[in-house]
Amino acid sequence: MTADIRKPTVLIVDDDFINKEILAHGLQNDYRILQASSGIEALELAEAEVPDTVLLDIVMPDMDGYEVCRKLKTSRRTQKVPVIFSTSKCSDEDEVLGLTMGASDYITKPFNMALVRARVRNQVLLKQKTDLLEQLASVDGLTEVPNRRSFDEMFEQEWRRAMRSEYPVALAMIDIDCFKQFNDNYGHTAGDDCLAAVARVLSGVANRAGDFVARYGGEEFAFILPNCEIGPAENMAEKAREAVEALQIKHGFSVAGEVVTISIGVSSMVPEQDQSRKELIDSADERLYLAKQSGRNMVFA
Ligand code: GH3
Ligand code: MG
Ligand code: MG
Ligand code: MG
Repeated sequence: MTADIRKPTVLIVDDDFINKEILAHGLQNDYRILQASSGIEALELAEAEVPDTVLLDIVMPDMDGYEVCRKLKTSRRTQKVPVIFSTSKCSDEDEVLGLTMGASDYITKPFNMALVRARVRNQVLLKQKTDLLEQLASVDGLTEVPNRRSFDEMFEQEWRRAMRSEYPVALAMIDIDCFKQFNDNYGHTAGDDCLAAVARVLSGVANRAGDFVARYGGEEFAFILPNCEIGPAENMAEKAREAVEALQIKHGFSVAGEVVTISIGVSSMVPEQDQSRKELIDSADERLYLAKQSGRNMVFA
C-alpha cells in the first residue's frame, strides 16, 4: 500500500468505460491510477490530486478534452501537469490543435499499450525533472524555507492582491543579532545549524493560511502576512522573537544577551494605486534599524 503512494499518479479521463479499463489495466503496475468519466469530474480530481500526467479523451458529452485541457492549463495548481490526448480523432489538424492547446503528446485509439506506456513514462519523467528544478530554484537549500526569488514573486503577488481587495499586507524583516560574532566564535557549521533552527522556529510561528516565511538574505528572514493589520503583525513578530530566544542557542559574544536572538521591523499598509511595494520594505527596514539601534532582541512596529 505505501509503495503505491510513491508511484507517480496518472489520471485517465474517458467517457467510455472499456477505454478507461484498457488504459488502467496497462498502466496500473507502474502508476497510481485515478479515473474520471467526464470533463467536470476530471477537473475536480486534477485540482484535488495534481496528478503527474493526464491521459485525456477528446470526444466526451459534457465538456470536450480541448476545453478540459484549456482549463487545466489556466489553473495555477494544474497548469504544469502534462496532458496526453488519447483519441480516435487522428488527422494532422486535430493533432496540431491538441498540441497548441498545451498538450504534451498524443496517442490514438485503438491503443498500442507499449506505445502508451512509453509516452506516459516520458511525460512523467519530464514532469519529475521539472518539479525538482522548480524546487531547487525556489527553496533555500540550507534552511529549507523559500528563497529570495520566491519572496520577490510572492511579495509582488500579495501586493497586487491587497491593492485589488483593499486589504492591508504586513511585512516583517527579521535579522539575527550579532551573527558575525557567532560565526567567528563558534564556526560556520554551527552558524549554518543556527540559521536552520531559526528558520524552523519562524515557520512554526507564521502558520496561518497565507502566511509566508522566506530567507531574505544571509542571516535575514522575512514574513509576508496577507490581510494583516499592524497590531496582529506586531504580535506575531513578538512571538517569533520569544520563540527564537527560547531555543537557548548559546551566544556568549552577543551584545543582546547570552543566547541567539533576533531583531524585527514590522510594517503594514493598504497598497494604493501608483504606490511602490518598495515603500513597505523600506518602512519595515527602517524599523528593523531602530530595533538594532535600541539594543537588539526587539520588535519595532
Ligand atoms: P547585527 O546584530 O547588527 O545584525 O550584526 P551581525 O553580526 O548579525 O550583522 P553582519 O551583517 O555584520 O553579519 C552577518 C553575518 O551573517 C556575516 C555572515 O558571515 C553571516 N552569514 C550570512 N549567511 C550565512 C550562512 O549561510 N551561513 C553562516 N554560517 N553565516 C552566514
Ligand atoms: Mg470519448
Ligand atoms: Mg543582516
Ligand atoms: Mg544580523
